[in-house]
Amino acid sequence: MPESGDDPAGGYRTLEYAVTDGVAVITLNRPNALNAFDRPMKRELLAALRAAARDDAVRAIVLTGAGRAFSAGQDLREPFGGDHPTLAEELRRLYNPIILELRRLPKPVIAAVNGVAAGAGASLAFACDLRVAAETASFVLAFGRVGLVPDNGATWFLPRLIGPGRAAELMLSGGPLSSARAEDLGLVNKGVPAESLAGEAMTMARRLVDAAPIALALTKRALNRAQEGSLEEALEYEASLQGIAGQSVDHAEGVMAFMAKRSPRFTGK
Ligand code: T3D
Repeated sequence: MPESGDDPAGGYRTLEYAVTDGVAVITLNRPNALNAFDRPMKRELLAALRAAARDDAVRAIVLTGAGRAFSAGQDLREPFGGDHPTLAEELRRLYNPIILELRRLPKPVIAAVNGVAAGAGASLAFACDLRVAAETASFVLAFGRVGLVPDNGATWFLPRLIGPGRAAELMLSGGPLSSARAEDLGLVNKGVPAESLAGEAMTMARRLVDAAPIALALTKRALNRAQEGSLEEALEYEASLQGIAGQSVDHAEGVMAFMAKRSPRFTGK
């Protein structure tokens, strides 16, 4: 599988990609790991977003998860450092291009948040244009629990979506933020019963399919431009901070504690 996010030759393995009536539905599909991001899934998501961008038959995109989660963020079983990329390299190489692709894609992207969205999974939902969420969904800014800092643009998107005070509260506490509260805060455009989520997301998407594509693309571009401060700078800054946090003893302790299903003992090292 190429790093660049080109079309995977043999089809997708970690996600499903289907186009119906102008809507590309991308379903993250590692349900046993709550759709946590391993490297193949990061590469395939980038490839799927690029395929949707290129395909004139696609006018809107729905991003969702298989099973009971939207995504639990970075796969904590994946190795980093040594023979593998560091966390900062991984952000620059794979995650940050996904976030930039979501924002630059000249078509609206709807996150259909079917369950828990944690860490990078939450950031991914924040980077979409619209969010519809199941009433049973939640957002968990789980970075601190494993000794890391918010990344994938969370520090850029969340203050803009819900205000700096609430973003700070959520990021420092780690959440969880329920679907209902997220809707109150305007983070979620619409909360719906779990069984109505797919239908509601498709209804929203089809409305966008019927709109003028160039006007939609330019509206998205204008909305991006209207946000002061550059996302590129924020992504790069997050990557440099994650480079520091990723080498801390507390990060290793956080991951070990998660695997062992115990509370972490952080020492500030
Ligand atoms: O380069 C970079 O900087 C990368 C950094 C990226 C930023 C991040 O995303 S850091 C944050 C990473 N994510 C987390 O820390 C979340 C970890 N997961 C959880 O806290 C919980 O699983 C949830 C709150 C999401 C859901 O809790 P619950 O009780 O509903 O489910 P569970 O029992 O914890 O998990 C179910 C299974 O999924 C379990 O596997 P098992 O025991 O049945 O075999 C669990 O290990 C697995 N799982 C959940 N999250 C992850 C995961 N496996 C790998 N990675 C995960 N992130």
